[in-house]
Amino acid sequence: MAFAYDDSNIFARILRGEIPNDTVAQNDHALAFRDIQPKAPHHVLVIPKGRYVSFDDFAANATEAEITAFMRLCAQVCTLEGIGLEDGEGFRAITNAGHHGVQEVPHFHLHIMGGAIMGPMIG
Ligand code: IU
Repeated sequence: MAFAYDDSNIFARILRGEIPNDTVAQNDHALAFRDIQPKAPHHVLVIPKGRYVSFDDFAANATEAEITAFMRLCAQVCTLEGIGLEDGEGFRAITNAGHHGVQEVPHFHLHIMGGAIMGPMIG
């Protein structure tokens, strides 16, 4: 089954430049920006510039160039925020998908959160 993408979602609007964002870094295929309601001292969302609904959509259908660019941007965010294991204390990277994952925005995004010890995953 194909993943139905909704072009009116808020991250699509950010990518079209209709809504401002606090950009951390970007490359040809992905954008990293600060979450508007941070749940950690460092809370960055990394999104592909392509139209992918969720992690499983991206993992199944993105090109190798898109996947590589996305992952490299994640690494760059960890470095820029000083939370990676090269020069920091670590982080949590999570993605919510669909109803059971409680995904609010239907454009794939990875949350990268650090700067404090994260709480339990659930509860
Ligand atoms: P979720 O994984 O879909 O539940 O997370 C969506 C995130 O997008 C959430 O942490 C929001 O604070 C964040 N966000 C944002 O950064 N900018 C916005 O304009 C909106 C949501 I709406």
